[in-house]
Amino acid sequence: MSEEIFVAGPFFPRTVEALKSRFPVRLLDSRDAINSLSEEDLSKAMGFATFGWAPAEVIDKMPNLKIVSSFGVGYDGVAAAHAAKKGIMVSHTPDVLNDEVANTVMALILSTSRRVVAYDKYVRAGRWPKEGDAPLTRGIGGKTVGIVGLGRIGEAVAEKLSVFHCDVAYHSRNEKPGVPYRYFASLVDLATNADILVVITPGGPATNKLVNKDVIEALGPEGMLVNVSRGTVVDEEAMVAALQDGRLGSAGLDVFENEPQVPEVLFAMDNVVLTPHIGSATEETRNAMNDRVVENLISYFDTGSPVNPVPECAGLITGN
Ligand code: NAP
Ligand code: 8YV
Repeated sequence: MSEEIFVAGPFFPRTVEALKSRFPVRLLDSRDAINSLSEEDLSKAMGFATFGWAPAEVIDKMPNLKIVSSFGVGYDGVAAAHAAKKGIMVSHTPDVLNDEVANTVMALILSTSRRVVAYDKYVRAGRWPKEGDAPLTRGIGGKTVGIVGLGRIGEAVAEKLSVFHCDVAYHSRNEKPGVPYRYFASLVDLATNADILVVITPGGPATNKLVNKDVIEALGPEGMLVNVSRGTVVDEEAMVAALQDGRLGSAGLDVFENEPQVPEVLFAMDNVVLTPHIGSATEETRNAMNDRVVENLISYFDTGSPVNPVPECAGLITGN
């Protein structure tokens, strides 16, 4: 039986070529394609390269699977604990995107606070000569930014914020040693003290609606909510209602609960900036992420450990 890497997702051609130069590869043109493969074909899968998608039932279809190499740092769409229990390694692509995602956060904060998108529309609609200068906005210097999840990306955001003379505070389940930022064990307390709340935790059940109505109320009518984590981390219904009633001041949103569907009521709001999950979406960063998917597979088959195993699979590193 020849063992293959099954490849599902819009990987760059260079990624597919790199994989083909090392492994026999089977390209799946859609997620559904896996359902039409025979048991014999499925038994050939030793590796699965995927764009953040490997639920338990898909993992279970491949009886000889050894590793899921997932694109993206967030792997809430991969049943990692299930894979680990079966002795299957899962890898992801952290770090190479920290700077880019932090830049996206800064773009959302600045464009939301300075109404860049609304004022671009104002100019294009020919309103400036007719209606005069646009109303003043609010700056971010000296403001307190609360980061929810001071992990790899959260720390990159904090560093950039210091250049903009912001005070940084944060919330996570554990206080992080050695960082110069104020820790809040309570998310509501962080939101009460923050002018801007940046959400950058993983998705999944542990963070579902972590940013709830109470947190949003605590942020308040002058507060800004920026979400680049996963849509599930914010109670979207509560956020939309608070924006409608003026109980939340503004929002910069890259991720949504049912993306690519976005609540249409947000489309008309000038105090909201919406982007289509582009946190890491530059050619340079996506190249690095694509390359890491391949590096993880090669490293796993050469050494027994991918470059970036997910924590759930740390116990599976064999070091062969
Ligand atoms: P990371 O290094 O693992 O950091 C995650 C942070 O979240 C940690 O500080 C962690 O601290 C905290 N956290 C986890 N669960 C929490 C909970 N239940 N309550 C409070 N805090 C919690 O991850 P990362 O590399 O920075 O990436 C973070 C996430 O960003 C990814 O998982 C992904 O979902 C998202 N992301 C989005 C984009 C985009 O395009 N929009 C791009 C990249 C990443 P504790 O463990 O101490 O709680
Ligand atoms: C990916 C992301 O582009 O890394 C992540 O967790 O959300 C993005 O960087 C996305 O996962 C692509 O599907």
